[in-house]
Amino acid sequence: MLDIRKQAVATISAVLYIAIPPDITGYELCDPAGYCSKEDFKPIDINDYYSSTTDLYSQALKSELTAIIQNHRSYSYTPCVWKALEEIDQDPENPNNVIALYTQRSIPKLRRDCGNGDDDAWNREHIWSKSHGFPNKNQDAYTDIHNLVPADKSVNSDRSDFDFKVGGEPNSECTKCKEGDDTWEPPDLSKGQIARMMFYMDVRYEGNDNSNTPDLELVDRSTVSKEPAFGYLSNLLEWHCQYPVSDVERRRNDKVYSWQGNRNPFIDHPEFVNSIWDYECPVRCDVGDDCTKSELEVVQADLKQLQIEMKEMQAHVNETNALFAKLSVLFANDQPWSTRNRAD
Ligand SMILES: [Ca+2]
Ligand SMILES: [Ca+2]
Repeated sequence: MLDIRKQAVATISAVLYIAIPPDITGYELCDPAGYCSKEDFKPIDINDYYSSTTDLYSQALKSELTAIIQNHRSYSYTPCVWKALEEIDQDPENPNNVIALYTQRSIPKLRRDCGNGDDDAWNREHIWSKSHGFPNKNQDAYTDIHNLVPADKSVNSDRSDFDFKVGGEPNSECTKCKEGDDTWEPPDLSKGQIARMMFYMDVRYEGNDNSNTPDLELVDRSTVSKEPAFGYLSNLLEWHCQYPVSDVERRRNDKVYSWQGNRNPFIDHPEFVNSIWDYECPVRCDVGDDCTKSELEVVQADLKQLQIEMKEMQAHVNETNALFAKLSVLFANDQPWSTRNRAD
């Protein structure tokens, strides 16, 4: 009889122990109050979604894309955006966690930072910082899930509202991130994704709808708080080419679509970026290829008497190393010219 009672106590203790997840005890927890209702939504075929863009280029393409992706379903910042990110950015290997974008760390969903979280809690990072055009929650861009990702609280704070740009010193916590003079270089893994999020924001917000958001514009310079602009366009374009669309982005796009009813066109059609911003991606050299840029065999400059000859440029990429070759030439009249070829 006594033995049975002991056994029962032991069983209850074990159940109680399991009921308290060990990795979130000791942290300030918050539970966004209120119920979020995700609206029913029937997705349409991707080809139909973009059918009106056929044969459109440059500004005409941009305008049509804006018309397609405007008027998305907007949700409350709390609790809906919390719940959306917990669904969309869930750790594929642990349904109790989300993946923080910059650090790629898996963080328990319950370890949210609602203001009093610890430095390694997660919160909601606006990739296009909200201080650059949409500081208020009643502006659609503020709650736009295409622009929001989970981030480590202190890393989010370090990124501040800096422009995206190559260069700087490694961040103390996100060691693959670099901080420059008011600039932020994200890790290679997220560079392409971030670039395409920024392209989306520029095209989605043109200041011509009822989103209560001004025209957001990408520029190739440093920007300041309260300005509805962000830099640096040239780096974002390079990252877009260097880091093609990933499966993670495609899945994320589908999930955000299921919430908001609009898509990020630059994940579905990366070539739209090149048309709108008139930017040609460098020739790509894939792993295992012997790459010869035959078009560089002879480059004749139509400037004074200068002639530059390059017989060929070859590169071989092995399984483990990435190669980034850059060729720069300065013409006699000081006009710079360069071409790049990256492979990994
Ligand atoms: Ca941290
Ligand atoms: Ca814009």
